Amino acid sequence: MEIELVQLQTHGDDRGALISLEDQRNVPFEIKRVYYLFSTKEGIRRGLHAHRNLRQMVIAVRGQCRFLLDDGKERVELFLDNPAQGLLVESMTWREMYDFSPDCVLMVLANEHYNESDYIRDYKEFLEIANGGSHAN
Ligand code: T46
Repeated sequence: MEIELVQLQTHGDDRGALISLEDQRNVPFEIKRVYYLFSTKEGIRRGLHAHRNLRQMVIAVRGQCRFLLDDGKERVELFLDNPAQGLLVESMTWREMYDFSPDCVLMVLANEHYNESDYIRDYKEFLEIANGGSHAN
């Protein structure tokens, strides 16, 4: 599976750092929604779903967590701890997030508004769709 990690340019000076996110520049889609996950409790696993159409960029703006990506054929685990790296999560990718540090803030940019019907929350259903509608057990 191809993992796309976008290196975001940090504008720094002796006062501190700044990163700017602009659609069609360093974010490869129109940004329609921004949300962030924080105060995730110890031992919690989040995500556990795929999206039918949604494209997203995920940035650990503070702290760290692990991020599992699964395209139905291969699983890849990443460690997110760098506010200057944006992980692109394309549609039809199962994702799970875990091992959150207590201070972790995960910011997500999305190319669509929130829509529950875009979620696939059943892993078996995800595998069937991802692998071309085959009905594997
Ligand atoms: C994803 C990963 C990385 C809203 O009302 N609006 C929103 O835009 C979102 C994203 C969620 N919600 C509500 C729905 C639930 O009642 O917030 C609650 C928590 O959402 P969810 O359980 O889906 O959160 P996570 O952390 O499992 O997953 C989220 C995103 O939903 C998902 O798209 O890719 O972060």
